[in-house]
Formats: sequence, structure tokens, C-alpha cells
Amino acid sequence: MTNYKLTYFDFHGGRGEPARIAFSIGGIPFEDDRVPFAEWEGRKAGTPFGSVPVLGADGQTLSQSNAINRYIGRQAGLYPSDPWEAALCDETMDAVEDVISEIASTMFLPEEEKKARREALAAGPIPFYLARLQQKLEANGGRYFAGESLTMADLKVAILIRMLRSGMLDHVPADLVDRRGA
Ligand SMILES: N[C@@H](CCC(=O)N[C@@H](CS)C(=O)NCC(=O)O)C(=O)O
Repeated sequence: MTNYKLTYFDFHGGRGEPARIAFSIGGIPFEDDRVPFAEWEGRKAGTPFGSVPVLGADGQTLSQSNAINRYIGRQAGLYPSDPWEAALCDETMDAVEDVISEIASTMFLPEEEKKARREALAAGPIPFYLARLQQKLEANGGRYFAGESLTMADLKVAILIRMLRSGMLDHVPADLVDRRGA
């Protein structure tokens, strides 16, 4: 059996969370390596692209969250074998990644600039992506984003929605997801 180690920050959510959940759903043992923020600077240079998540697999290393999601998703039965359904799964994960990247780019801005950028995101791009994700979901029957069972795409969207609803993002209203007409 492969020895897996998933390295990500020590919080509930973010780019590393879908793989953590997939390990759990798939009953696949892994080392849950949670990096305290205070230790990150010392560990950053040792990662492939200066970022996490990073997956260790018997000493080999894989980075990039959606590559990890596909790889672990396959092991856990959460990634479609049908090529078209796999592409739909990828499409949704990449769309979520677009939103995450926009939000992440505001994290360390000076407060005034952060407020302006996040209010602009909440006024346009985030509701746009949510509405288009909703359309995609409905086009696939309304329950799953790809195929007829749970995939990594569903996990990735669920974690985004949970973050948006959590109120943890200053200047992004916690009820944004639930507003009608988004
Ligand atoms: N494209 C990468 C982006 C990874 C990324 O930016 N991760 C963030 C955490 S979600 C990070 O490592 N931030 C710390 C840093 O960039 O120093 C992926 O999808 O894994």
C-alpha cells in the first residue's frame, strides 16, 4: 500500500481540504501533515512551487491542488472513469480554482484596497461564477456536477460554498451564496 502524506495549512477548508475529505471517504490511510502558519516560511522553499497542498506518495512529490484531487479522486472512487464526465469534473474544479485565485489575491492587500477588491468581487465575479455553477449543476441533473455520483468537483464546490457562507472573508457578505438572482 502506498504511503501518503498530504501537506497543507492547519485550517478547515482551502485547496487542501477536498483531498483530505477524499482520503477519508475512500478509507485511504494518510499522514495529515498540517503546517502551522508560523512555520510556513521555513517550509515554503522545500515545496515544488512554493505552495501547498503537496502530496507525498512513497517519497515522490506531487503539487497543484487539482492534480492531487484527480489522483486521489481516482484512488477514492471520486473521479469519473468516463472521459466526458472526467472533463466535466475538471471544468468545475478549474472554475472553482478561478474564484479561489481571485479571493487569494486579496489576502495580503492593505485594508482599503482589500475592501475595494473584495466588494467588487462580491458585486460581480463571485455571483457570476455561482450562477454559472448552478446552471452547470442543473444541466447535469441537479445533484452532481459530473456523472451520477459524488466526485471531487462536488467536494471542491462544497468547500468553496462553506467558505463563502462562513463569514470569514471580510467584505464578502456571508449571505451572498443564498441571495436570489445571483
Ligand atoms: N495553483 C496552486 C496554488 C497553490 C497555492 O497558492 N496555495 C496557497 C494556499 S491555498 C499557498 O501555498 N500559499 C502560501 C504561499 O504562496 O506562500 C494549487 O492549485 O495548488
